[in-house]
Amino acid sequence: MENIEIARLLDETAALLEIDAADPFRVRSYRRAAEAVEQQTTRLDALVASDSKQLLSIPGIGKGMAANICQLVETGAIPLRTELLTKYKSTVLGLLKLPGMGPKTVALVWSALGVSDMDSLEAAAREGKLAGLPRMGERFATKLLKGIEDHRRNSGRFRVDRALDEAERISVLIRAFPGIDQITPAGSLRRGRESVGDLDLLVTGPACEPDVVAAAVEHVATLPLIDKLLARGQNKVSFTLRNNLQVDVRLLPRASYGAALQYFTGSKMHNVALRQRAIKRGLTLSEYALLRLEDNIIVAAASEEDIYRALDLEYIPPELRENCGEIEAAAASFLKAETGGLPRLIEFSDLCGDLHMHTEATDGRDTIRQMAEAALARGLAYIAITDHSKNLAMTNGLDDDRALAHVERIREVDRELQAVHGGRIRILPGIEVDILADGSLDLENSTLAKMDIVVASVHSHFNQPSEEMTARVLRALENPHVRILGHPTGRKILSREPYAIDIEQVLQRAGKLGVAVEHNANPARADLSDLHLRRAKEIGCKIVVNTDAHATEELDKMRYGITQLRRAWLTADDVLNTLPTAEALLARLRPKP
Ligand code: DGT
Ligand code: CA
Ligand code: CA
Ligand code: ZN
Repeated sequence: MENIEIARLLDETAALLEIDAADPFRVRSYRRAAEAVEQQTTRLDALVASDSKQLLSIPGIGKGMAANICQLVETGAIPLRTELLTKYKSTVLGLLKLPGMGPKTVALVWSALGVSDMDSLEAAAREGKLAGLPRMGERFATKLLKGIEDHRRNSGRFRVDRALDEAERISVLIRAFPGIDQITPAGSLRRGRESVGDLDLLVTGPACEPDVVAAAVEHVATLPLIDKLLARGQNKVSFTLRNNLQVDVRLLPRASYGAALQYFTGSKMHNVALRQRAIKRGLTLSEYALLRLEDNIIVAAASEEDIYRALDLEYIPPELRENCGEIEAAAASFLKAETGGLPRLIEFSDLCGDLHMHTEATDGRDTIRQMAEAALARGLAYIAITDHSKNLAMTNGLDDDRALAHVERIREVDRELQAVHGGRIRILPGIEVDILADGSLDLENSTLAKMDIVVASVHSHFNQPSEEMTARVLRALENPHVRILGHPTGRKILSREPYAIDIEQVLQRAGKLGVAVEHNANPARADLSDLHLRRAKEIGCKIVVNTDAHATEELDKMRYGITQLRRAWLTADDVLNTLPTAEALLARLRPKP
């Protein structure tokens, strides 16, 4: 049992206790334990097996909780959780994911209406049955119904980073079969979508030549991590993993690799448009090859480049294949037209800096120096340290005095590292200052004046109506110290909808004022969608992409950010932190007052 699973079950127990109106102290002990377990780097099941007393050395875990964890690891269950689930049914936990449905509200609809799952809650809201309950007027019901709809749309999808981890885990096992040499994720994962519906894996190698493919299919169909085998064909295996992620594996001869990769990368709409283009040229495109209609001669099959070229198109990067103008652009590029061609998309190696990260001074894990050296190891030339401000009390946010002292400390470490690394990494002092409910900022202007990088972000009062939230953010942009707008939408992929805000107005105003908007590279956040980013470019808004790292390894999340920028058709020139030096960057940000 992995730590994350243990943490999930402890957290569920806390939620069930809360619904059960248990002693808040007891609820908190489960919740704290869940958080502590999640942060452990050593596996708890191994600890239980070797020396369970060591559990007690984890902060937040006392004797009783340690006993719970031992029992959980040994039997797979926490008796208290099991007991509560027989009372409430496991579906009540799903209700907590809906907007406005806290534990008290869930308990109320359960006791008053016998509602314990989403379908019956939806029915109750539609039939006006909620109206009789306290604090559940018409507005509540409307919002709830929208929440249920959003939830249904998102559920069953998986965040791209999670899907990628699974793809890597599966690939290692498939590759163990002799005669398989390439495993390529296709579908929405290859196109770099924020979330995927299922995983499409393309497998090629000599074992996939028609005469030996049966043994390779057998190997895939009996992988140990398969939860349910869904389908098994001549060259195709579909199954689900324990987390319900569906995986479609297709085995193909090398000669068809390009055609298959093109087909299974999609998107469907892109493929439809491409097939029409083929037909106009007397060709036909399938997952096996691009053929000439009149005599079935293979025109292209082995590589995607060959296929696009045979259709008079420049190669189209997967991130653009959404039938949003990429085929027209690729045709223009192929003809070497002066305008309207494909952009040279930004690449990871274009990136030179990361302007948003946290340290142990607030809610980060590592020191300024550790963050800087980790950035240097990843090839960056400069970073900004932007810890939280005091309004975010739970992060130990900085007040004016601490923020000023932190600036001094950052400059000191910068000097130290310049001596050690010959100036190959520079550290800019900064802050992620909270935008308060009225749009004012959490620190004095005289404090912000000392910072090179002021990122202003909304971290509270997420539920303001759109006019209020928009006015709030617009007001923050007017503060001349603000150089970057952080978390422009506040969404969390598949778990929190963006706050109500008129993003068009915000981008317009930021563009006029020269404030850069931030795309958060963390795949759980991805604050700006590809469409927002494309719009920001159109408007002429400055754009930065930052990791918001809270620990050194989170700097690696940058690649997810780059993928979203590529989906937005952005080039290196469109993104400020591709500038080679800290000086060049500072010269392009909004001028300091
Ligand atoms: P997803 O899984 O919902 O995140 O999105 P995709 O794009 O991965 O969709 P999926 O898994 O249904 O199919 C993978 C690719 O296979 C898709 O992007 C294009 C191709 N494909 C699947 N079914 C069809 C089809 O009926 N027609 C065409 N032209 N292509 C298809
Ligand atoms: Ca898929
Ligand atoms: Ca699929
Ligand atoms: Zn942050």
